[in-house]
Amino acid sequence: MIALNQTGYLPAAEKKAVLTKGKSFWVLDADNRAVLEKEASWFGFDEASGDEVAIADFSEIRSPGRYRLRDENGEESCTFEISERIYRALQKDLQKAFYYQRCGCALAEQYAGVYTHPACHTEKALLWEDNGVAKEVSGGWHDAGDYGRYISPAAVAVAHLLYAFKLFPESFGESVNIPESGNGVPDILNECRYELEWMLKMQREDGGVYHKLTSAMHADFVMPQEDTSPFYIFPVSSMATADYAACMALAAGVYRAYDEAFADRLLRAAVSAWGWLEAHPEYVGFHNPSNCNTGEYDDDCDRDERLWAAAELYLETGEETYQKALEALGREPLGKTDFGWTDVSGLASMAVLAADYLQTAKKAIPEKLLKDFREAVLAEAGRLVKQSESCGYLVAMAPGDYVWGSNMVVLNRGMLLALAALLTGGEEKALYERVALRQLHYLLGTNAAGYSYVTGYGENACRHPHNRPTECDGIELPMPGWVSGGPFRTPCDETAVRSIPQGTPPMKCYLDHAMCYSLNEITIYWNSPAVFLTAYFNRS
Ligand code: 9MR
Ligand code: ZN
Repeated sequence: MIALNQTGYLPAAEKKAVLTKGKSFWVLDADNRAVLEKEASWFGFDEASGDEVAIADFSEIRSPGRYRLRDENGEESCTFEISERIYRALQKDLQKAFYYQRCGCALAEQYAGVYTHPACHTEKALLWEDNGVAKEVSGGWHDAGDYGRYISPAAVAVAHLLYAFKLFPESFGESVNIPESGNGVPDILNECRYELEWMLKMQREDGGVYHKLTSAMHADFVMPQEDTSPFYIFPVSSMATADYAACMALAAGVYRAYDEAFADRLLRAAVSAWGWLEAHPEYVGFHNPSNCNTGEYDDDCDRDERLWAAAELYLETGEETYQKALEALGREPLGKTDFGWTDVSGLASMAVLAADYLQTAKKAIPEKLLKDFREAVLAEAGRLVKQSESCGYLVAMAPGDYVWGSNMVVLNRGMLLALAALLTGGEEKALYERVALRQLHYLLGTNAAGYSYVTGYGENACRHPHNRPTECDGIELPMPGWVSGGPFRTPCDETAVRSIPQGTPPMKCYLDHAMCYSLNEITIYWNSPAVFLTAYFNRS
């Protein structure tokens, strides 16, 4: 196999393919002419894939065009492109995917093309703790291939998108053709508002935020409008409340330039959630009741969520209470480099470092904090550079990192490297950018499974994501722009367990099968870091 980025490369970027058989290779242009003949350099055994590999460096090919690689055994790669605009359409489709997740409204043909459907899940939902109480909580995005809506993953996905917009506004100028397009507000903010309006409905009078809104059991494979099972509002958790506080404070700052009244509502919601957290300093967790099997998003620690909330509230208000909380939580032993829903302490770093970079904090950020966050991010970036060098496919992943939704780990690491690049200059910056791009190259095909993990992107892109509408709509191809969860070293869905032999190397534990929810699902928070990463590289 010749694995490479099946979408393609920026002209000036590093370009490396991975060969599992050959060593000599040719780069062929669209007219089949060899434009480069070279030897790949031997890497040897790669643990995560179990492959013996050689790395073909063809970075010197810079002219825009379509190409493919061939090795001395006649093996050929997928066709790819070199272009200054190579990740533009990709970013737009990654963003558009959120529109397709909209719940509670019809997806009209004008925006959804063939993927239209009538409004879904418009009935009131019942409080799990008291079925006599019904509330109007429609809206928001379906979380994933299921129809649930969960606060923590929602807050994290919105935050990724808003940080991307804050840091790289120039990458969000184009319309993605959604109902609000052309209203004078960038579409990324129009889309996030759809989720934020729903989140606002999920807060209780006392400031606490409900953990999730789902049916008791996952829906069968039916279109969303056909899922008429009752929806329940599950109890408040401290994790959901803190994630919510952080996201709302961040959003208040972003939307203020467009809609003052909306920004005020967001900030009030954030402050009230913080009030609940102060009244409940102890951890309030969430576990599924025994008669419920929808997503749990359980997390045994809420200190990182509180840290992120304190950071965003301080940056947005400049108030002393939040500064004190931020300083105290900042001294706790938290990683400060993770961007996923379990550990959001990296989002506190993102918040503080972005505000410092953009000079948007209401009051000065304490020097010590700034230094700690910066050091944590740069130390992790350095570690990831080494990790990438020790992988035959150049992705910054150790064999043990192939967890459920491993592509999120890949992308969150790409995000961290992009942030590190933003904070540095010269050689160091160039190095972080190079390694950040390698995460995208892996996602789009430079991997041992040989797949591009984004639907619609690449000759061998996944086509059967675990997504209810995709399975039920009778349309052959899924909508483009969905990131699949990717390889999982210990897959746990029935189809995968039956089909993937024990001992398969982690990077190859993947199947493009609609029933493989532990390998091939889609989620809002697997697409959001991909938007961040592509937006970084679409700045000019
Ligand atoms: O993304 C989640 C992953 O990190 C967990 O290991 C897994 C099992 O708890 O759950 C994943 O989240 C799923 C959620 O529970 C329900 N919606 C679909 C999500 C993606 O598979
Ligand atoms: Zn719905």
